[in-house]
Amino acid sequence: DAVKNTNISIIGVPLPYGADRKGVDLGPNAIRGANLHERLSSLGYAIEDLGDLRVHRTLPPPPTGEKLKYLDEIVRVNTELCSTVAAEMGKGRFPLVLGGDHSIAIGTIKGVLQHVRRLGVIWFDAHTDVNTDQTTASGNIHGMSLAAVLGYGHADLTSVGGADAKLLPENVVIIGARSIDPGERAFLKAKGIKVFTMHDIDRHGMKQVMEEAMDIVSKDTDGVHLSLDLDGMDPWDAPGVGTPVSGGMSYRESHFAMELLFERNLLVSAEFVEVNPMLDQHNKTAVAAVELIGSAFGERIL
Ligand code: B3U
Ligand code: MN
Ligand code: MN
Repeated sequence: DAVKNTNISIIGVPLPYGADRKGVDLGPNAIRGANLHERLSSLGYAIEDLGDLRVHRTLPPPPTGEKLKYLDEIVRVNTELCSTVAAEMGKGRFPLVLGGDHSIAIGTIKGVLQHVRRLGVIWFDAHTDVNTDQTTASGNIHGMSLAAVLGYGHADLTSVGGADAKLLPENVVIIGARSIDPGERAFLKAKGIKVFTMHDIDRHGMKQVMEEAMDIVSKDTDGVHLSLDLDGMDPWDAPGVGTPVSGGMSYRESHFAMELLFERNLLVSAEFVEVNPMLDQHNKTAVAAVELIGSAFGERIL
């Protein structure tokens, strides 16, 4: 009944280089294979699948100790993603981006920012992805994407889609965090970014956490982007991710969060990332992604 009059553009980004792990490039097709189109169509949405952005298949491995692994290809793909997202939003369509690793949030968010300058972001993740080349231990850019869209980190990353378009720290909330590096902890504190850790979800419940989170991201903004890393869920329910961390959001909590999001009708764009079918069990994680997408787009039990 309450189906929004939105046209959805699906954009696959088979980028594995930000995670430096084989298999996450297969994420977009695993999500499609879990009946994404059918799910959205049955909810009444008109969808168009733009297919996948082109990503180089073979790149020489970076030197050991490299702090920005595969920087050039990640910047190239994200720049293309940024234009694609901006173009779809320019047509009044809702970009639904399928990863790929979480470094693609740079291109997605920078593209959305071209249309929604005052943007709120809900970052659903076991991690906080606010490393920079100065603080990273892994050199993996998927751990730097939130910092980059806030304007921090290597200039090639922060300048995707124009360095002046950025997110304000007061318009971002992170939900589900349970693995935070020392440098990230300092960054989050210094910028005053609101993080709802697993401790907060245990203490207050998902309902209160989501209500507070949605109040924060909708205050003085004109739309909200959902950046959902499947490793935010518990590995029991989403085993097909590159860096699983125990003690995550349950199947029920994650669904409930998506249902609450739909009720508030805040989203202008969304991305679902880090699905790695090579590490998955029977496509469980891609199926979870599609089910979460269903709930975020209005699916109800009754
Ligand atoms: N914070 C660590 C680990 C990590 C971040 N994102 C994922 N893993 N998926 C890093 O490498 O920056
Ligand atoms: Mn992430
Ligand atoms: Mn993560």
